[in-house]
Amino acid sequence: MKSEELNTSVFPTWCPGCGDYGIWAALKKALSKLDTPIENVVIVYGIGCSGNMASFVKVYGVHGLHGRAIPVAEGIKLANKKLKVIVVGGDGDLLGEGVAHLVAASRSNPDITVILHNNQIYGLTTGQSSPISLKGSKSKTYPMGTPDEPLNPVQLALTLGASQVMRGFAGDIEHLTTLISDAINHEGFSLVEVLQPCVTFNKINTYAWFRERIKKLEQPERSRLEALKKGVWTNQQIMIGEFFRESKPVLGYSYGVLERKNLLELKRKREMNKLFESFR
Ligand SMILES: Cc1ncc(C[n+]2csc(CCOP(=O)(O)OP(=O)(O)O)c2C)c(N)n1
Ligand code: SF4
Repeated sequence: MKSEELNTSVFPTWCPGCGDYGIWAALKKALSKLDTPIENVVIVYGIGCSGNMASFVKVYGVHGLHGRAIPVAEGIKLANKKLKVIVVGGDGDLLGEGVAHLVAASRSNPDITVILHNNQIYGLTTGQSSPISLKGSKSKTYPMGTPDEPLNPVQLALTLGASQVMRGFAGDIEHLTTLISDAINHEGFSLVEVLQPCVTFNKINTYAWFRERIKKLEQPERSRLEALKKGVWTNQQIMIGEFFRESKPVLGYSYGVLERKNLLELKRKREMNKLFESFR
């Protein structure tokens, strides 16, 4: 399938030059290369400009609540294991309101892929600091400068045991396509943080700013500790690529749910009326 066939009749409303276009293109290219039939792909979207992608990709989609895309995706995967399940969310969504779910998923290894659009700002609500905004950067919420240390999603996921951790750049579609398709094919939890300029509200972390600092990893590191060291942001260097990958038990398989059958196929054995009676 050609990636253009994944377009809908709605053309994106993102600002011209927004990094979301690059991620959209890379995701469609990755999907078009999949061995899995496209009707077996479900994308769960968060809120924000990134979440608006729900209208622009012709696969099954769920537009979730703020921060709640990951548990919805996990539920879909547990109910029907033949589906490839992907989450698309912003840094505000996945690291603010939704951070507990990112933490839990990194630890429990559901077989889903999370694509985290990192523009270091709340785009759709016009430029408030996100948990990942650089310390000292000025925003509508912090006109005197953001006081908090920024979260680093790659390091967070690595520390918590995530089985595959990657970082890409919206300005390098070819490289990002490879990362996303590897992540979708990985059995277990994959985090793909994508450096995504917000050309309208983030005047610091621009394409040029990233291009001056980005360096590519040749290959994944052998140990989490080495990967953690590579994941750090310095003012001189930000590494992109696959930081770490390991094979480990997947959520659902470890307690036999996915091994037996799809939950969808399991017959309802419970008598609901009896259950309700027991609470009377
Ligand atoms: C419970 C709740 N609180 C607040 C909002 C308002 N809201 C809509 S978009 C958004 C910020 C999104 O920022 P981010 O996730 O970084 O995505 P971006 O727009 O930058 O892609 C917020 C707070 C909401 N939709 N739901
Ligand atoms: S506000 Fe920022 S993130 Fe949203 S569409 Fe415009 S450039 Fe993209």
